[in-house]
Amino acid sequence: MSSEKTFSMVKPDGVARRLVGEVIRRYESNGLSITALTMTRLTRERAESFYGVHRDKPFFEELVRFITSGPVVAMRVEGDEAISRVREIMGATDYKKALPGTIRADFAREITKNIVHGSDAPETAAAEIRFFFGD
Ligand code: 3AN
Repeated sequence: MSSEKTFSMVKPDGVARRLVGEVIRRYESNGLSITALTMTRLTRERAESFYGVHRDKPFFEELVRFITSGPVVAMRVEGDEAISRVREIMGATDYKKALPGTIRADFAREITKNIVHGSDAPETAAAEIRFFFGD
């Protein structure tokens, strides 16, 4: 077992639907710790930078419009295997493919509005933590 840091974010739909506590509860009840947290609203410029890997995808504009539509709750999550465990707790990107009991299976109704984000690898985790919390 190795302790890791990852980045997770409750997206504007999760905040609007009052699911911030629910997301945090699911991480904490799985033995993960929230070690940094902030509520912020991304500018278009920062959103385009955050989702830069998706710049050429057909859903990029929709994604940027959505993520800038309201405040997000950004957090650093720490614990054993935190990167893969947060992804498991969130469920698959497409909520229809997410396993029962995951956040997205339980709450998401659209692929874009899927409640949460979680880093997919150590490099993106480090970069996304830096993006929101500095070094
Ligand atoms: P994840 O958030 O599961 O890591 P990514 O990083 O591949 O997924 O995609 C980032 C976000 O882009 C997703 N959370 C979702 O909101 C949106 N997205 C991904 N794939 C699609 C798609 N095919 N159509 C619309 N939106 C998508």
